[in-house]
Amino acid sequence: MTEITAPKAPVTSDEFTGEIREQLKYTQGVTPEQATAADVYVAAAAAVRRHLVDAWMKTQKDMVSGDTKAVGYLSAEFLMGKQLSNALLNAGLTEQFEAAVKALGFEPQQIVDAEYEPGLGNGGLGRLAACYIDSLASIGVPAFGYGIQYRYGIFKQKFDDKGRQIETPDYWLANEEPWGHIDYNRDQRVSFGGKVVEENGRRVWKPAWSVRAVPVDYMVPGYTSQRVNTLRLWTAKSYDEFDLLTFNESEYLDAVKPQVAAENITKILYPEDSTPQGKALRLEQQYFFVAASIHDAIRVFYPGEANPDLTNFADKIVFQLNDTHPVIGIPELMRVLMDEHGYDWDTAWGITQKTFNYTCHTLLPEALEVWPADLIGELLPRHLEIIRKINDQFVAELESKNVAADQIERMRIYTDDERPSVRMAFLASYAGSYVNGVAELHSELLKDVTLKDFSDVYPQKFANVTNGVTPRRFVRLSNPRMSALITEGLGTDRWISDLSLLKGLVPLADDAEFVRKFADVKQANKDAFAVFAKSHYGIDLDSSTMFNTMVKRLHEYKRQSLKILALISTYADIKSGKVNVDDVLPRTVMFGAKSAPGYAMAKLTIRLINNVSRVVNNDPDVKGKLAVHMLPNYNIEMAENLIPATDLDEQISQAGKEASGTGNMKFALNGALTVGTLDGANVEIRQLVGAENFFLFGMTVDEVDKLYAEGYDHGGSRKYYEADPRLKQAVDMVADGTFSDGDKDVYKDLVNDWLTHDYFMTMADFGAYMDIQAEIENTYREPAKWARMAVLNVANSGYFSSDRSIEDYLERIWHTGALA
Ligand code: NBX
Repeated sequence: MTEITAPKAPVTSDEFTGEIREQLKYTQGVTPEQATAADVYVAAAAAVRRHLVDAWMKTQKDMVSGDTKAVGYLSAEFLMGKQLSNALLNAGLTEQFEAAVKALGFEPQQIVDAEYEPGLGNGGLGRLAACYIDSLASIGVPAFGYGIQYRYGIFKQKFDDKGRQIETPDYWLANEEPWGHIDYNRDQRVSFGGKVVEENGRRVWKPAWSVRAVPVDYMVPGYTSQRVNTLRLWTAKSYDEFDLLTFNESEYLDAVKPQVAAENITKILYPEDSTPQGKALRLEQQYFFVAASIHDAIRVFYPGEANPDLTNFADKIVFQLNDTHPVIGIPELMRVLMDEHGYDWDTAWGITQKTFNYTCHTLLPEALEVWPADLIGELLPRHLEIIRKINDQFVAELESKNVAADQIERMRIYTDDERPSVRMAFLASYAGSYVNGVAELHSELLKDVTLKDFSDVYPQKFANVTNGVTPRRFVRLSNPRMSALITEGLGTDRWISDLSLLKGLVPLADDAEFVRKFADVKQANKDAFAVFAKSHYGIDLDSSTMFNTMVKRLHEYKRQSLKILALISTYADIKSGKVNVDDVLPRTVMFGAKSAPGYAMAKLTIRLINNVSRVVNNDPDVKGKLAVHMLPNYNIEMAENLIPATDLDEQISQAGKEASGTGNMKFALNGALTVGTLDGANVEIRQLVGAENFFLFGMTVDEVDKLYAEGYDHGGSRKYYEADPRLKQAVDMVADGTFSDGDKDVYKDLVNDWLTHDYFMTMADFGAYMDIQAEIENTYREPAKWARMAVLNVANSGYFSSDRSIEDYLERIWHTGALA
């Protein structure tokens, strides 16, 4: 007997059909006959929300009245993905929904497809935030996700006829959005600019302008927990609804200017994900959402109190800073405590230190935010004063600890040079209780390199929490076939909320029947993806070939160019007859990657991939052997469809550059094998699934460092090019115009970089990468062996549940737990 623990049906299918009909009639104003799929989607969303409201209210009440500390996850990005299926799953209404929409004459998929995917994040960092709030609710921890409701999410990616990336705006709110509840009555005033004056011996900020922050609340239902948390995304509105004076002078456009300016703050998500642009608007966004959130937390936890005793604030809520984007919240809490509530500096500092913790998501020094002090001073003059005072206190503290002068100089939060600036990662590291990295290797490197000075002085602050992904969305919902097989194999579906139970599949890896069923599931997923690809991208995929995937943001350090050079080399070998066509393992290689719009090298790489795809796919000599596709607009929906259909996943970043990766976890959990370097969470994946079930290649962090020390990035790469004829041929083909209709100029910046600089050592790792690919092909030719390895990947990847990550945060950093 299979034990099913999924939420019990709150209503029958007939009842749920009735509820949807009612929504259609009273909210949409259409008859069931008139209703389109979009109408039914909105009605179903409204109906499922009603089933969550009681648990939502109870969770809020228990959170405020109970003595369990809440978690405030402060993040500039929440990359949520579509909501309907997830809400239905967690409300226990999936079957009723399917019956109901069929009764209304639709297929469930049509209704799910009617939802527009919100893209309020760039990539891993934003998706991690979404996984974490899912896990917090599922474990039953009272929590708020606090962020921004951008009006334009991450751009939609298209390609022009030359294969170049074209960005188009993502106006995701063009149609009715049934999940967010805008709450005008719980708004907050957020002010900017002006000056600080001395009044009765106190520093008083006289801001120049204010914006109205209005919360839009999204329910975050837990899976089987009976808890529903809140994702509160702030939207900016103007207070100056209309400037009558200007209007009377018949300058209508001038009259609405302040309104437009205010609303600009939350208009757009910045699409840069590694080289932050020091733009004033971005700082405005950051301050806007953290200031509103901090005031909101005080309002929530001290309801109706005019003079709350905030000395116990850190017992009510702990704020997790998702990277440096919300770090301006540190001086803001200081300001609120001192200037608005009258606490002295030391008391305010004590509270602030206990309240904040900081998660770092990078190792690239250029990705750590540094703000020009004059910009902060202009927008937030009082905060700059506070930051400078924090810096003075910090420097004094370091001196009292006898830290060497040059080390103190390196550690300054406020740099005292000709263009003073504020280092947000340093501010967070000093002011918060804990600093954590996102995978074991990353946390070690933070301590040894990126934040070494801080870890030397404050070793007790440093912690690791390895990232995780939610098994609800990325296994149960995205891979229903495999989920059913797992439930059958384990005899229970409890794995959905306790992913460590996947371990129980280990013995089944030696059960030929189970392994065969597992392989069948993979094949069915591949067939399904071929249908998806046809309808979404208009391409024909051969699902009898190996599906080899590389999906992630486009970055030099992630090394999409290593993959594309290897492909070119294989292509050349087939063309030249160096390898026998019959010996080539048929493969379909799929890339998905957005580039930051201003990142020239990344954009050129996209162009190259598209053109390799064009040339290879149109060459009859390799037909049936090699196909390459650059799928446009990689997003959550594509991930949910493509990951379960993948045989081989590429995680080939240069060792020491990818903080963790979370795609790698999703692939392993869906029975793809990984080809990867010893980087980020790959290290832990390989440890857990077993070295024999992971295709490792490439240099280690130490080897990379050694090569740098030998001057690799100043001409060292050419040696590899000269020494390896396969590499030479591949690079030469890019250079000689094979993929640009003979135009040798198109890719010259790429080629030039490879041969003279190659900072991420694509050339140096090429040989090892080609060798491992040969081994991969041999393994793939033994389907039973491959499938067994895939089963063992799934069975041993339960650790990568975001539920486990959240348990680690609770224990190591937040020191709190679930509501009773
Ligand atoms: O965060 C990513 C890392 O690169 C991954 O290794 C890691 O797995 C993931 C979650 O911890 N970082 C990331 O996605 N950063 C951004 O998206 C980003 C966005 C805006 C920005 C800087 C970085 N200004």
